Amino acid sequence: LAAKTAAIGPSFPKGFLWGAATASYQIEGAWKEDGKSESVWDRFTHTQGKIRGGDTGDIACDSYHRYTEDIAIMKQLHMKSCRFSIAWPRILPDGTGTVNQKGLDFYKRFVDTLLAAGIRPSCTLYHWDLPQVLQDKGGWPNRDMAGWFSDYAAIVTKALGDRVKTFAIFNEPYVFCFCGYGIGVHAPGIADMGQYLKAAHVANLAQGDAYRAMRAIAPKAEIGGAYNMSPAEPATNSPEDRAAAEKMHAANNIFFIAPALTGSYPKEFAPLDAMGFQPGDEARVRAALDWIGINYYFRMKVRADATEKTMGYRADIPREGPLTHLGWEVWPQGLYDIVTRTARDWHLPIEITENGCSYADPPGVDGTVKDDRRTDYFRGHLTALARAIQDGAPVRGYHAWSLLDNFEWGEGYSQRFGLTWVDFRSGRRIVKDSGRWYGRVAAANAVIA
Ligand code: GBH
Repeated sequence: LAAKTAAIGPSFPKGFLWGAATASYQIEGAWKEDGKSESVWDRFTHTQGKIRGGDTGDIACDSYHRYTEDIAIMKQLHMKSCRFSIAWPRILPDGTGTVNQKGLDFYKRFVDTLLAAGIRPSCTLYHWDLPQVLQDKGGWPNRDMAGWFSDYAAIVTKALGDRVKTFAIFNEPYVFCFCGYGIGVHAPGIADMGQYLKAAHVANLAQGDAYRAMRAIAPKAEIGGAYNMSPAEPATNSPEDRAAAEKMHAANNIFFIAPALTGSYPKEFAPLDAMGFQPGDEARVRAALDWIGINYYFRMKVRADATEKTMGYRADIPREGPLTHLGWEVWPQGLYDIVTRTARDWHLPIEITENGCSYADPPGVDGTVKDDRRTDYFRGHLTALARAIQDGAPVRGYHAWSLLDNFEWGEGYSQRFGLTWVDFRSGRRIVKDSGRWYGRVAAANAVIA
């Protein structure tokens, strides 16, 4: 046992926030309970036939009913931070207006249970489950969304701000705009690059408006966001591909950070007219974020490509390292690269808000889940992260994606990212070997063998 817990890597800073992340639609289930209304993901999974296996989040991990069990697992694994999200349609069934007290009460109970377990709640306001009634009014491409969202943000901050100090406004605004409105693989299923550009600008306006509304209510809250980031490597050394890689970095990694912190879009990608930019928007997109959350899964190689009409480049995941069950390349150096670049460019505290991998290993006859590839994945990425910290990056926390196997969007339940196995028929949870290993890392505050 002593050998097993021996640190093989550098220790992490004192008080480092070891944790795991989840998202409301992916784990909660209870899709029409206690006054919750339909979200765009309810509508999408129920009607569009685009989800592998026809899966839905109707029940998911049933965490709406089993959250105390989930929190007990986090405590058992020595976690100090829980990143979760709030389902807007539970709080405001009409999208705006009347508050559903039962929805707020659920999250109050959830947060109180975390606090009693000594776990910091890190609350994401929006992880993609838009009230369908607001999509019926146009959804994110409609500029009115900024006001509706900031009203919702204010209600949550008022209700939970006494208990929750750390907020992320959005999870991956790039993804919900691009996949939802640009290519249609996510809810609401619209494939129109013009709609995407409009949605992206409205999301930036909403981020700024919500930031100011929240700041007025909770002056001391730590308000940030969780952004998907893939270090962009030029496919060749040509000037065209190098420029394309910088354009991809601008359009994907920092498209919702640069406007917040500078008031303008990155010069490498700023199609202001197509986005519907109006005079005065410079001030509105600003948000003095307190911290930056990085979701890292893979690097990308980028080449200039004139046939790509809107973006002018193609970005692909390379296949030089081992591949996960989703076909994503395992590349720990990419985490080092994007963390150190983010530290250098923005000078803000950083948290890893998501990092993880899909492997399908099922429980064996002895009831344990031997998922050594997942342990190797985390060991590699945590070693890279420790190096980034040694080199000066101000990283204060790490959240594994995910605490539980869950509803993996278009992939349904076919992709398992959890530290914990979930039997989706019975709801039974089994902490995987990787989860036990992660718990020992958290206890040692260091990478272990
Ligand atoms: C994160 O998205 C999410 O925050 C989280 O909810 C999710 O479960 C986790 O990662 C694992 O996927 O563009 O056609 O290839 C990561 C970004 C966006 C990458 C969707 C894969 C698939 C659609 N993901 N994308 S496509």
